[in-house]
Order: sequence, then C-alpha cells, then structure tokens
Amino acid sequence: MLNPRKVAVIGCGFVGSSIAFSLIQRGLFSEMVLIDANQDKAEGEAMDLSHGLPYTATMDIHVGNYDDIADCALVIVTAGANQKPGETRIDLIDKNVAILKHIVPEIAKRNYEGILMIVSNPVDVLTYAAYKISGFPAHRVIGSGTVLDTARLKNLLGEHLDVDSRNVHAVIIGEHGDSELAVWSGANVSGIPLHHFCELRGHFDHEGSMQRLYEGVRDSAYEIIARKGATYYGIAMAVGRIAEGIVRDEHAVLPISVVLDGEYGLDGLCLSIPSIVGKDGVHKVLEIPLDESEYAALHASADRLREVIAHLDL
Ligand code: 6V0
Repeated sequence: MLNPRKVAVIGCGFVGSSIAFSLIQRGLFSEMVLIDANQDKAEGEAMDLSHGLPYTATMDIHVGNYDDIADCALVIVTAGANQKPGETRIDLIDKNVAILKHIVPEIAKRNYEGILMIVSNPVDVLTYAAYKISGFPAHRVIGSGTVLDTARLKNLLGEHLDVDSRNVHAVIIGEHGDSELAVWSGANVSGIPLHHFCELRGHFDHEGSMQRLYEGVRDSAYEIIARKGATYYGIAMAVGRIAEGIVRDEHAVLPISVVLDGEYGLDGLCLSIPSIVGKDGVHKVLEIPLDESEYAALHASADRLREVIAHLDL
C-alpha cells in the first residue's frame, strides 16, 4: 500500500537538500526519507531540516535505506555528478547513468508502485534510462524536464514586460539543455497574444527580444555555475511544484520529461513536453500547436537526444 503523504529523496547534495527544504515549506508530506551514498551527509541534512519543523507542518524526516521507499508515493532521484564550469549536461552522461544503474534496480526490486521522478542530469536521457531499467509503466517515470526552464522564461519575460511572471503563459520544451526551444507561437500574457502585449508595454523589436530572452534561459545554468558553482534553488521550487501537482492530483499542465509514444511523430526517448500531471504521474502527454520552425526545432532536439541514447547500454 502506498502512503500518499510519504516521499523519498535520493541524493542529498545541493539539489536534493534544497528539494527537501522546498517540499517541507509546501507542507505536502508527513514523512520524508533521505538517502545518500554519503550517510553522514544525509544524516546532517535530516538533522538540520528537522530543526525547522516547529515552525512548519509536523512531519517525520529521517535517513533511510531502499526498504524504506517501497510505500512512498513519490521517489525523487538527484544523485549524481553536477556540471562543472564549462561542462554541458550531456557531459555528465557516463557517470550518472552508472549511478542510475545502481539506484533504479534497488527501487524496482522492492516492487515500487509510486511515481519515480528523475532530476539528475542530463535529465531527459536519465529519465528514459530509468524507464528502461525499471520496467515501470511510462506514466510512472517522469523527469523534472523543462519546468525549471519554463519558470526562467516566465521570470525573464515578466521582468522585460514589467508584469507579474505568474500572468505570463509561455513554455520551454524539448531537451532540458542546449537544444531546448521556446514555444513563442502560443505565448501570451493573461490571454493577450505576446507581441500585442509587448507593444502595449512599448517593446517593438520582437525578433531581437525573443532571441535575447531565449538565450538567457538556455544559458542560465552556465551563468549561475560560473558565479556560484551550482544551481539548486530554482530546481528545488520547480520540483516542489511538480510534487504538488502529484500529491493533490491536480491535473496540472507542466512541461515534465515524459516517455514519448508517437506524439509529435517521436518515440523511443524522453523529452520535456507539456503534460497533465496527477496522482498517477502522467495523465496525458499534450500535443500542443507548434509552428513549422518550432516543430523542426523539437525534432532537432529529439535527434540530439536519440544520438546520446543510442550509445547507452540499457
Ligand atoms: P552534489 O551536490 O554533488 O550532490 C550529489 C549527491 O549525490 C552527493 O551527495 C552524492 O553523495 C550523492 N550520490 C552519488 N552517488 C550516489 C548513489 N549511488 N546513491 C545515493 N547518492 C549518491 O550535486 P548537485 O546536488 O548539485 O546535483 C545533483 C544532480 O542534479 C546533478 O546531476 C545536476 O546536474 C542535477 N541538476 C538538475 C537540474 C534540473 O533542472 N534537472 C538542476 C540543477 C542540477
């Protein structure tokens, strides 16, 4: 029996511990299991996080092993190497697939029936690897995908237009990485088409602004890593949002990384695509309208990931 209020975080480095912190703030769970190859690190994080509990909701935070994850509604994997200055996400592939090959069989052999969410990079490739290694149905294996990149785009657009970023409706899809794309054709601010809204705010150089904002999103991680060595708060809040969609069975539309089965003429990989998310994971992968150049860019992103996947021994 799954406990709908129990979560596990595997990997308690910058990203895993920030996700734990973000989940605690949202008050979604009553029990959280922390697992790390470095047991001391996991213990230290559990102690530190527990000390805030008198000021949030009551919950049990403890270090565990794989036997403790069997009844979790959600298991989040952040274990693995992160990007060093100058490295791409794809450069992490060998190290992080090897780690996944250790972790996912441990989960699968406990007959785990909840949602498995991959956050480690390159997230789309690792989500597909987790799907293949686990043998779980596709709807139960997801990646954090471009939920973070989409937030980055909304934030930059909000600043550019001096408007609340929560009123900006725009999405980044494809690889969570260098080949991702912005779906400008459907972007709007509270239902007002984006270019029209830009002109209402005195901006007329649409092509120049779109390119600058897209590059700002695509290169964010490099810019942050160059300054502080790692990124973790943004992804922690993005994962908190996805977890909320799952725990509350919201049927929220979020661009998570999903196994594709013919959508957009693609299969045999995971890509970040707007999907309806609820307690069973992926309720539906959405085929949203794309213009010709966006469709081509999505296929180019898929080609790049397929090439990487082809070299994996799964
Ligand atoms: P980190 O701070 O080095 O933490 C990684 C943790 O994983 C360490 O505590 C390790 O001990 C632990 N670990 C390694 N192997 C295992 C194992 N077999 N079992 C359990 N634990 C293990 O890295 P950081 O937290 O910064 O990054 C983690 C991953 O998240 C990296 O792959 C990043 O690239 C990725 N990110 C993904 C993002 C996304 O948007 N999807 C965003 C930021 C980082």
